[in-house]
Amino acid sequence: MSFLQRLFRQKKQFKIAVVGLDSAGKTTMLNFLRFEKNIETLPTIGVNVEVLKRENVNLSIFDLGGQMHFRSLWGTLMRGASAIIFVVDSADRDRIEEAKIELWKVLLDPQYPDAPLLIVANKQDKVGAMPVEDIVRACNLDDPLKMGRRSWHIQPTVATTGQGVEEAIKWIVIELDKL
Ligand code: G3D
Ligand code: MG
Repeated sequence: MSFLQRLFRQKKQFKIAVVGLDSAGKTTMLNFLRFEKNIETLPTIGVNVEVLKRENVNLSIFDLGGQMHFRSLWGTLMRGASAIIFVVDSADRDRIEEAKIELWKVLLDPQYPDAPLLIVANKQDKVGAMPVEDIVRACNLDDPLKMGRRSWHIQPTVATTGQGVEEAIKWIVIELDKL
């Protein structure tokens, strides 16, 4: 691609939904990324929207509240999302089953049959954190029949130090660039 073509190439715009149980580390992860702007914060309904520019894509990242009473809003707030980020607290073995149930509610929503899925296996620094292989198994991600044509990836992270966070976003950008 020539310099001029590169200069005038339109940036593609995408909406990304970040979901996961409360306290998984969604907001901590997003705080680690340098945002262009914060569109609005709606703490009352538990949504935070940030715009992130990477290479030739603009990402509007919707950080959705994970508390039980907000989860019913995920469907509405996720409308139009091109990719899904699901954050898991890898050390919270007691709630991995609950995380799996919420994840599959999102994956079985007919609105996003093919949206790329990034699982963020967060809190890898904690003692007893499940390695990614255990999370894949616990969340049934290793079932090719269920996953269908969806492209997915699991990224271990420590959101408090930012470890793995840029790699996670990089994967999303590469996937979105294919759309
Ligand atoms: P949420 O937005 O998904 O609800 P938060 O979760 O980002 O608010 O994080 C919940 C708590 O987990 C925070 O602690 C945060 O510091 C902590 N946390 C997030 N990521 C990590 C991580 O990778 N490792 C560790 N050890 N802790 C993490 P507080 O104490 O503020 O509630
Ligand atoms: Mg939060």
